[in-house]
Amino acid sequence: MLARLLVLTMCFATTASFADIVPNVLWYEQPATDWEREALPIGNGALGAMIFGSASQERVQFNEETLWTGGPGSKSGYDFGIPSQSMAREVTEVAAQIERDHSLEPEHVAARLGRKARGFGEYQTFGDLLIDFPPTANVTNYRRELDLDNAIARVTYDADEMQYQREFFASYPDGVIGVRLSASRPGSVNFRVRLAIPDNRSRSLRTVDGRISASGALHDNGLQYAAGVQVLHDGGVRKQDRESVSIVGANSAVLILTAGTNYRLSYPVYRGESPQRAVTQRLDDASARSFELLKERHVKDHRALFSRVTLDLGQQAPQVPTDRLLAAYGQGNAANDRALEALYFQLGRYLLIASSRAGSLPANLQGVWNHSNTPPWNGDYHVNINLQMNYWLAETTNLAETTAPLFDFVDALVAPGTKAAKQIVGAGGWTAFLSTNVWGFAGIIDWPTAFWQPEAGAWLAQHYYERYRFSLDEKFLRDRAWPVMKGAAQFWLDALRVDPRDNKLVVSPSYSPEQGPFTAGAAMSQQIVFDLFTNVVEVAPRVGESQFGNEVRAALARLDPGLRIGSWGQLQEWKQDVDDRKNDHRHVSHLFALHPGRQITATSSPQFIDAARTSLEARGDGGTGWSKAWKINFWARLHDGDRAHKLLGEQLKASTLPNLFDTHPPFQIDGNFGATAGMAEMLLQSHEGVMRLLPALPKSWASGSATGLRARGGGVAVDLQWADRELIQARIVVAGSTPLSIAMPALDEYLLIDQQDAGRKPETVLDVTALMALPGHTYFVRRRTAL
Ligand code: FUC
Repeated sequence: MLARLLVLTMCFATTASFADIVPNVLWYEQPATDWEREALPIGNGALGAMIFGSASQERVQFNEETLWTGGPGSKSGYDFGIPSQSMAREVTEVAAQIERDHSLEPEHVAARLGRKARGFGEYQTFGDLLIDFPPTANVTNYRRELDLDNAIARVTYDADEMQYQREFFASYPDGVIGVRLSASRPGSVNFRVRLAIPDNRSRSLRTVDGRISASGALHDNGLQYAAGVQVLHDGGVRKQDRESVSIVGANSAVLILTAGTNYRLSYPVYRGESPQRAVTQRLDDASARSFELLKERHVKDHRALFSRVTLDLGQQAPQVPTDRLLAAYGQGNAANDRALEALYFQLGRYLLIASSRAGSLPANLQGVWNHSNTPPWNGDYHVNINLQMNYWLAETTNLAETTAPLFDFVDALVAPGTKAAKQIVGAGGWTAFLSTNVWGFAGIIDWPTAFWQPEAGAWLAQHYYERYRFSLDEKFLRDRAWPVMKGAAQFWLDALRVDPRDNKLVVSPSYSPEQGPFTAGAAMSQQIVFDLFTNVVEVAPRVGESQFGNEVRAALARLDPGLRIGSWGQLQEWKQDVDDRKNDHRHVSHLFALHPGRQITATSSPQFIDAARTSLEARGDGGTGWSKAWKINFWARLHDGDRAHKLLGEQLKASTLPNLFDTHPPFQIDGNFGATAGMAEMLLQSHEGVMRLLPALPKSWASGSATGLRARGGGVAVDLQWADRELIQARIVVAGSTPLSIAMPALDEYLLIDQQDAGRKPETVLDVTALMALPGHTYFVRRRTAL
């Protein structure tokens, strides 16, 4: 038996390293010409860049995510979207009208309650780092790649009997983008580099000792910016003028780029120190290090996060470039399809690491990448699904650190959100509505079919609670989660209204995104408030707030839970049974209770599970990128692996660009993140408080393994190995002592074993096996027959 155990343990190690050696690489045989579809992203949270890779000119379009127009100081004026006069009476009147007429047209409500946003602002491109090379003839062996394992982009090609190579990375530890240019023969690196900065800002450019510096301020709001690129060369000659540096005959060269602004995430002024000093310091420090050292520090930092999770779906390194892999998806080459799926999964994790690191802002609608000064939806933070979706994968795919910017951002939103709650609804606590920006926009806009989403605060509060569930970090719960959750709950304690039809507490006016009429108590509104109240009741005693907890418990008992089964078996989207079977709208918000909520589960509410399935069937498998991504999660929660997989396929076939960016269209990063989260949800679930191993494994993933996935409980990491669609074994490593409850895949067939104390017997109630896991112990779930 011992020998068997050893073999199985080794088996894991082999599988993990096997997955490791199929490199996670996107690669292409031609340069990018289109920013959105083809260029390749690198980023360190604050800085982002898109690499094009043409032989004659390298374009490194770059961003720093605080560079926004609008906000305090904007020429258009700025009021956080919050009226100076209270609107509470108007809102109450609209609710009264809804009570009378049961529904209202969105245009009518927007005309009464909507406000034209002023100074909302737009996320800006910082500029382009342009590197011009002498003309080359006959470029061959061209390859452009993004190595996700190491977070390095590369361009290689042969020309004029020489091999050229470029390497790019965005380093979090050093706060810079590093570029290395080299050629196979000494003295052959020649180029001219300059910074192209858009002209909607003042610009002062100067070049000293191979360093080009640009600084100025945005015309709109006076936000100061600074950027610099230091050119370092090995051999050859350097020439420079005011705005460019040229290198002739070097063996190799290194470019170090960084940028910043005087933005500070702090209400109400949002300004900090001039960026000049920090930019200069970062350039000085990084220039003092060798490129190899910068790279080593970067790779170590990246891998510490990225390599925690491996996914082996039986893929092999594909022999075709990624754009062709994508184009051929679903056309019969299963090994290639699995390779694309595994790559797409890891790309989501890569993109989150690259766009959300501590000390910066959270990933916006495009992560951190944006080449425009008028990006779609301002490149903002939509909070009626999109920002939340960006973080669904963070905990489950073992990237908890990436949530730091989200929590900093939401914490900073509480102050304006408190004003918004008071001025707009007349309530205490805090909330936000449809969308927000880097300037604490917490109020409303005037877009009829979306502007009214007061549930945003409650939905964002869910992320804090989930952080706690995954970490059991009591300090985080007390200091960070509770204040935000309590404030969000206070808002709803004040804002809920009694529905005279049944005396239940409802949200009114309520609007199911982004369609239908205004009503009282749309399902999504109710379910989000239900989720928040349930979470608050759960943790209130832990933080010594039982009294508040009791108040919320009483409201929860009166709350309409937002779950109703309608005439055709559907989960109703509205309180009235008016759903249209033919409605295929991209939002499926009335299934919030299924995901990301946990109000509907397979065990606790089978009738609603059926209704949710009926609604999803009717909605169909189409939709925009993020909509399909959400559906992967829904089907995973319905334990239908094949359907979840079908949706993943739909997303790859119809909502994915050649660089594997998700497209709404246009490019919107939420779909990347949501799909990765959905794939994790297919392999492991723990939202019910019990762990389900391989709950939605599709036929096409018959055999494989995953390592490092995370389940709720204090620091629980799970490795899974399966064959013929059945679990071979799971290995569970815990950080501290934490309860482990596992729903066994098939009763009687599997055992939960404490490796260090094999004699310890877990308790089994129905299909759930539970024990208190001990720090330093490893647990296995194994087939009895394997022992
Ligand atoms: C939500 C969606 C839209 C789009 C926008 C950024 O409002 O309904 O489809 O994704 O966010």
